[in-house]
Amino acid sequence: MVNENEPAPADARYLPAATPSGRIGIVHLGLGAFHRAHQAVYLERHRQRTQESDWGVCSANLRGNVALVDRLRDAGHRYHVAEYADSVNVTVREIGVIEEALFTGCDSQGLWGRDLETLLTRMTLESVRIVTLTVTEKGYFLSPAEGSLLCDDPRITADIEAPTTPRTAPGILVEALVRRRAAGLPPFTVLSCDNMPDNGQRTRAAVIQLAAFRDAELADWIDREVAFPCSMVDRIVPAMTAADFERLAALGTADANAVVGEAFAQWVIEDDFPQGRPAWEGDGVEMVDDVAPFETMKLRMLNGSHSLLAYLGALDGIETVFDAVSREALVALLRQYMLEEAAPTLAMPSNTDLTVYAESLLARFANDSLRHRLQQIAMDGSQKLPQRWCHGALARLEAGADVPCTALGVAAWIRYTAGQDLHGTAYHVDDPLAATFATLHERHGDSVERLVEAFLAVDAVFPSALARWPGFSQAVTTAYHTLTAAGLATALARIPSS
Ligand code: NAI
Ligand code: CS2
Repeated sequence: MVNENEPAPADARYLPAATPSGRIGIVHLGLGAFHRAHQAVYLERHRQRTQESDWGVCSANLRGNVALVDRLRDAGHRYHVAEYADSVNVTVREIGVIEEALFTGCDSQGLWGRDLETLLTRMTLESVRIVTLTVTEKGYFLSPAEGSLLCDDPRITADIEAPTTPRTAPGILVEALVRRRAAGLPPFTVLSCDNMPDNGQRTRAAVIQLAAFRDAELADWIDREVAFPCSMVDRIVPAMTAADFERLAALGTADANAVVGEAFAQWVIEDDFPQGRPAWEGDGVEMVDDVAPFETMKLRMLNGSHSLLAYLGALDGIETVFDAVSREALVALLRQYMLEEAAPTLAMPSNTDLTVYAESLLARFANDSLRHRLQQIAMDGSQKLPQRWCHGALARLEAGADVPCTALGVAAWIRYTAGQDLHGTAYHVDDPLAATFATLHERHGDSVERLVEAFLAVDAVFPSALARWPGFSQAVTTAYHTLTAAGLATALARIPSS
């Protein structure tokens, strides 16, 4: 939807995108680093192995990076992924499976929806059988703790008022499904690849709740006819730095669209694709009946550890995951957290050894080739804490155990949202609830007890059963006092073994 009061821009890129030469089988929403280094790599492997051309990707950014979209178009949508096992062992792949890149967000001239119509047209192609998403947790517009649609968010109300020119991911999914239904086409399968618990079910909830504003019968049809399988995705893909581009150029790959990640990759998907899917088992994708155990394991063990490092490390001025795990006390914290506060809450298939998994995560964090900035991981804490820490902590408390590592993590996160580290260096708090948190710090900054109570009362983040659990608030308060009065090393040394 282009603002019709504005003159049409002269840039040729504002013309409708040319129909791609390859066949589009998948539309992706969220053309970020992770999509390029994970899903696209699996699909490239699949294409090379099978020589099948049915699963080309049309990939769109709904906000943010228009420059990336235009650069990819200029490069014929080809780019490179560098996979680092360590600083010596690196594999560089050229990826050509993205057939088209689109942008539907707000551009530098303040115009919205440049390629929106093209995107909706692609989503209504008969050949498109799957729509995948990596729009970050906040891109679903769900309350992080309960997963209900944020109906009062201005972007959702805009999509309710003008549903045929949607701006949000749920709005685009609803409008595309409406068009397919009107055209007599079967719906696509929706596959969320974001780090959310029950990501398929949550996406379903967002889409159905939004569709219900349009028409209850439409919402019922989506509920009945559209599959929303869950998935667990894993590959550490940090945001690119100038140093990454220089390293790649030294390897002979000067590519402004390149991405760098670790060599490890995992993708576990619930096998529910009524309209068909790539036979990607042959490319390392694990198809299962129930993703939940894998997803919960990854969210609590890997992502939960990442968030501990992010808030504690950032408060002490540590820059990257690698720098953080170079400190023995932080590694000891992660071991204790993973083995005593996360692993006991998991119900895994009998062949899973969580001690081995924990050690493999520590080895991945120690990859000296990745500059994974703690500030990147610290972003959007309000959207991440429930699944990474809160649900597991509550389960441990209900089982009669203590959760000292999580309590320290929550204390660090509260302190982190003040926007200044323990040494007085200021940083930007990037979180949809940042303004709420700033107000809580202003209001209760003179009393740690009241500050902690006020944060735990934010029910979008903390389940009330956890917030009210006898002793939890006190444990967070004590950890906060120690951290701020005595520093990180003392706070780590004082963690009781549980
Ligand atoms: P990125 O910063 O490179 O890209 C973020 C993407 O999300 C962009 O396409 C952006 O346009 C989109 N986005 C952000 N807010 C949005 C909103 N409100 N509505 C619609 N789109 C929105 O980040 P990256 O690395 O691609 O990560 C994206 C997500 O992928 C993560 O939040 C996570 O859920 C998942 N993921 C990332 C991993 C990683 O290591 N980078 C690993 C596993 C999962
Ligand atoms: C990280 C994840 O940014 C974050 O919050 O914890 O993106 C992490 O790198 C991935 O989930 C690894 O698969």
